[in-house]
Amino acid sequence: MKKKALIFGITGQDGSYLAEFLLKKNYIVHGVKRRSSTINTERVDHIYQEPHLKKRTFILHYGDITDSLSVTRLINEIKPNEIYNLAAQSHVQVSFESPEYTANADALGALRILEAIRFNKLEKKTKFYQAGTSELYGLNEKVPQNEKTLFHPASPYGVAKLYAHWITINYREAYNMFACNGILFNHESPRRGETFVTQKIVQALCKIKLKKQKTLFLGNLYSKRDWGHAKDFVEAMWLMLQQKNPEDFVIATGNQTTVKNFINLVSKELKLKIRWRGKGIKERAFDEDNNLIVACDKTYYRPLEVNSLLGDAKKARKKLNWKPKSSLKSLIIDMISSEMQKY
Ligand code: NAP
Ligand code: G4F
Repeated sequence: MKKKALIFGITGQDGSYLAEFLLKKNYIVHGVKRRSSTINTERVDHIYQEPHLKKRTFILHYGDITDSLSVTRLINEIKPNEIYNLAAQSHVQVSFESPEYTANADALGALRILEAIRFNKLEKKTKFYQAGTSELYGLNEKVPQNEKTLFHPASPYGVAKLYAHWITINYREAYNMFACNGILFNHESPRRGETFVTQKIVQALCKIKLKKQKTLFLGNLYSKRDWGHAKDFVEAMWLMLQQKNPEDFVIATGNQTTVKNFINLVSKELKLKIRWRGKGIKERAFDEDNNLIVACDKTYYRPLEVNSLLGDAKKARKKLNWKPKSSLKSLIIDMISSEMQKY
């Protein structure tokens, strides 16, 4: 019998890669999408095609992580072997502007799924993956960060994810459920949302190269992130649910780069020669003809910044036999070539 997986957040970056990965592993994949005024299944449309439809191996359902009834009903109807909770308001800066919604979706969303598993008496059958985040470390800049590093979230998003992290552990300990947290560091891809910094940089610099845009406006250029490829990271989610015992794992590349250096690396790949001048909010980059290419705009600064994230994924390497396949350079090349294909 084929295994059944249920993915909340199927229309997102990770949901789409995870669906592809699980279909290759011969799973029947059910995905939950929200109703929207325009079609938002762009990332999975290529999967949702004839062969899968005929064999009913990829099935989309309407639902919402803030709606207990839809969550409980879907879990009851599908009775999945594995549930991946990737659904979230996932933008840190937006969480400062919509903190209550972020808490409802990102914190209580996890609780709704866990409770629905229990309510439907599926504790013994259904394994649960919670999409945790390196944002949990927040202001704790002691690097590298691992499973034992103290959490100090620095945004409504981080605080909501902290609740989700602990409620997952609580249900594991209280009800003996197979429930795991992945503490994933930043991961990107050509499918990354346009308002996250890597995609924003790649898209803008490609357009600047093609003379379709003049200037890229950004916030803090000096925060450091540990950026990996989403394709590699979804494999780790699956691996966590294939272990004998449920545990939490840090997933990261172990390399750290500043936003500014990411811009330099993308410029280099695009053969865009840029020079930096000025300091602080006045720091800017110009091209050879002295055109302004990058400038800072205070709109993109956050009320509180997470300055330094660098993951130590030794536990995952040892117990899951997981390590990233992509380098930062190959990630950048993948993102640029996918962007350039649009033109
Ligand atoms: P993403 O591209 O923003 O995708 C988020 C998904 O959640 C989308 O499918 C979105 O649907 C869905 N969603 C949002 N609110 C929902 C709701 N109320 N009900 C049902 N679905 C809802 O995020 P991602 O990069 O794939 O990340 C996946 C998960 O991992 C998220 O939980 C994120 O917080 C977490 N995470 C991401 C990273 C990273 O670097 N990418 C690192 C650590 C943790 P719509 O398409 O309708 O908006
Ligand atoms: O790309 P970002 O928005 O990602 P951030 O805040 O690190 O969050 C992402 O990774 C988390 C894992 O650590 C996930 F949990 C979360 O869901 C999300 O996927 O920003 C990265 C850095 C920040 O320091 C930000 O201040 O880039 C800085 N930045 C500078 N200018 C900018 C901009 N970020 C964005 N989004 N837009 C800018 O213009």
